[in-house]
Amino acid sequence: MYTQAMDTLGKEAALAPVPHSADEARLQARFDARIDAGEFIEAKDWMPEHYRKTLVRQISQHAHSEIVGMLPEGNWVTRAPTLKRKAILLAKIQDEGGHGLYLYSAAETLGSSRDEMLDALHTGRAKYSSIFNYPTLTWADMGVIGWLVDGAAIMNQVPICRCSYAPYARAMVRICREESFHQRQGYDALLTMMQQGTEAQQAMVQDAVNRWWWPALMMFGPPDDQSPNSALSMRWGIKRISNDELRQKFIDATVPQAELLGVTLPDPDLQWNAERGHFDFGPIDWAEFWQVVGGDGPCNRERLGARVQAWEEGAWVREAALVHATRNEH
Ligand code: FAQ
Repeated sequence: MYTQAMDTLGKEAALAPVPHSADEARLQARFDARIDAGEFIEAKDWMPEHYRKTLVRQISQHAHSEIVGMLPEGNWVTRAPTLKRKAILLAKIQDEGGHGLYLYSAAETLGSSRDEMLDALHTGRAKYSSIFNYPTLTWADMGVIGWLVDGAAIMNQVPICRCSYAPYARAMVRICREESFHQRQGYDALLTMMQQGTEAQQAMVQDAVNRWWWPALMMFGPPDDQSPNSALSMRWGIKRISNDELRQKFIDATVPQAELLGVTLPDPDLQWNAERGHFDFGPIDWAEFWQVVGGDGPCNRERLGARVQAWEEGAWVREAALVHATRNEH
């Protein structure tokens, strides 16, 4: 449902940390030239320490988002309205677990262990996407998560298929294909409710859209002029399109889908601007965003608590798997 140009690499004069020695400066210059030539960087290649750290931060946060993102949907597995919807939801949640695993593996190639990354999540030092700190109150939330949350995720992630770090880029190709299925199944579930449902079901869809629209727009991150990581990430080809540009692309793609669906997006300022060739939209509540990112959203404590509990209760499985692997070596 979404395709986009992936080559709008920003070339801002971003400030990288100053090299420590002549040798490092030479390696840095060679690295910059490779990035400028559009080459991909592999795990064994030399890379600036800040590039490595930025990637570990982004990829591990992305992995955490997938794993934590399974929780709001898990809430509805036992209450899916039909066997077909239940099977689809289970498959989607399993895909998300898989995405987390590809992403943890990609981050491990940069020298960060999975235990370190999970410890950072469990102790609240690592972030995960703000969107998963909102509650899933009705079945319509499952459709809206597919349509809007996976829709926003695809918009953000297709450009990452051309991220300069090859193991991340490779993981993203498969993830994006699966996210596309996730988005479509959500839209299909909503379309069914809007076209064949009762008035109460249609109202349930509208209510879910009202609750998820603004948090979905926040997924793209803070405005470009308040995004501390963007300049270097753009310079190094980790990010290919800025937070604000992606947000605008998402809005432009989604408004016609909302019309087709028959729902109203909860923004009175949303209107086509022929001069800009884009939809104008109202102000985003960035105070709410930072509150959720800071750990004080509606479900932050519940989500983190569920992850820590799963980790502790799964300790015996990890121990047994390790013993089994050791026995098989002999
Ligand atoms: N939530 O300087 P920037 C999915 C933080 S996967 C929380 O702009 P950056 C699949 C940011 O980390 C969704 N924190 O940062 C699914 C930074 O703090 P730090 C996840 C956020 O990295 C669907 C600070 O704010 N996708 O949905 C958020 O250049 C359905 C300043 O921000 C990815 O992770 C946020 N929304 O740009 C699963 C994609 N935004 O780390 C289940 C990969 C910003 O310096 C169900 N990641 N922050 O302490 C990215 O593209 C980027 O990391 C951005 C943020 C665009 C998210």
